[in-house]
Amino acid sequence: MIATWIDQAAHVLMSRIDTLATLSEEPDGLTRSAYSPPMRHVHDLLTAWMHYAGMHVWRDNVGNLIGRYPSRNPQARAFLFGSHLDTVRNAGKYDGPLGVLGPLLCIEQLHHQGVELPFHLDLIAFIDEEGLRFHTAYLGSQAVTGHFKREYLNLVDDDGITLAEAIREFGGDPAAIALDRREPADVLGYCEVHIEQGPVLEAKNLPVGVVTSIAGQTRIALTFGGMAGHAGTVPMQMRRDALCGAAEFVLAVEAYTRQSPDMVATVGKLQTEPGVSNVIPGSVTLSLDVRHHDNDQRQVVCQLLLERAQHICTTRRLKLDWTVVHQNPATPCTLALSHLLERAVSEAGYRPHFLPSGAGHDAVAMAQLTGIAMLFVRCKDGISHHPDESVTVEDVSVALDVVDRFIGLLANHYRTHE
Ligand code: HGY
Ligand code: MN
Ligand code: MN
Repeated sequence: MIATWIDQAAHVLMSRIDTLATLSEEPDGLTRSAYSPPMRHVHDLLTAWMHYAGMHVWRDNVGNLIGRYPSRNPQARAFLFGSHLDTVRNAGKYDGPLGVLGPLLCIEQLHHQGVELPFHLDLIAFIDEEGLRFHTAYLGSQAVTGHFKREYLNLVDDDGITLAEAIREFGGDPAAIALDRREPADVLGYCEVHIEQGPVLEAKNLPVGVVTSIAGQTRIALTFGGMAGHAGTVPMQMRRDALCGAAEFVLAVEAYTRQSPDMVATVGKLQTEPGVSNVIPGSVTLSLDVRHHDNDQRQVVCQLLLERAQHICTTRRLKLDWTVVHQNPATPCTLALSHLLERAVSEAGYRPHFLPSGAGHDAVAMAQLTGIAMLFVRCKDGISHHPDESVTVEDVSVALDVVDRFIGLLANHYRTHE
């Protein structure tokens, strides 16, 4: 039986998500990259909502917005909730914000009831998870874990702006990002609430599920280099057409991946130069994203695809550039925290269901700092990274109920054990 505040909070959450979805770089859809003007607007709104929930609010040097519901004990350690506020291009509105606004509404309720916790409850709204602008992943969460590499600061966006410039322009300090790092000893754990982005919970007729592990991921940037030339004069057998090589590679990716059960691989971006109808393509840059729950299998497929790309280049007299831009191993969730989530789901009156995540999450980066758990919320038709992404207010109510119970279980645990 869901308490009345939860139903109200679920409606508030849906309306706040609708509001955030209007804050976009593009008029006809939701696109909000890190450090963009709409991101600044989102931070202003979230700051006000965090203050209303009794939180202390600050922005760290990389640009994450952090709210703390403080324990009375200043020496207490912190339990962290979080997710991201950046989106892919033409995104759905729940991927990310659900995991920020959900815990926030639970904290608001704790505040209004005057509940004191034996730990600080920190909510981190990560600045960049999708990597839309700088073509990487987890920039915000890597700063928190101390794994942000200084060389990231030289990454450039499509307008030639470096990450360092973007951070500075947003009010951050690229030289001080090392200070964003949390000490493992100060942190009790991390929990992320997220839309499932797949069809499993819907098929099982369940509103929420507990994540077991997150698939490993490799992102590669490749360039096929050929020779641009006149579309009307260069005979076919004399051409070094980079796009024909890239096309052969894209179909090879599909064929190799289909032979490996549970492997997924995607070429999502393809840029042809000079990109003119009467010029033979001189170079093509493309993105490759390969994922699997088994690290060895993922690495074997990446190696096979590299060899295939090299072979294509040899036969077509092209040059290959192959750069791994991001790589993370499959990440298991922490048993103790997942069991607390399982208990919270049961106590909320639902059958706990465990499922893996094919999508990546900030939890992957956070696992380098502390134990992680994830709660998935049912997704309509499994559609995500698409404007049709949808969750119901009823399922959001269940998720809030589970998070509220989870915080209660954690608090009881630390009251009794510390
Ligand atoms: O790409 C991913 O899996 C995530 O949505 N960032
Ligand atoms: Mn996400
Ligand atoms: Mn996403």
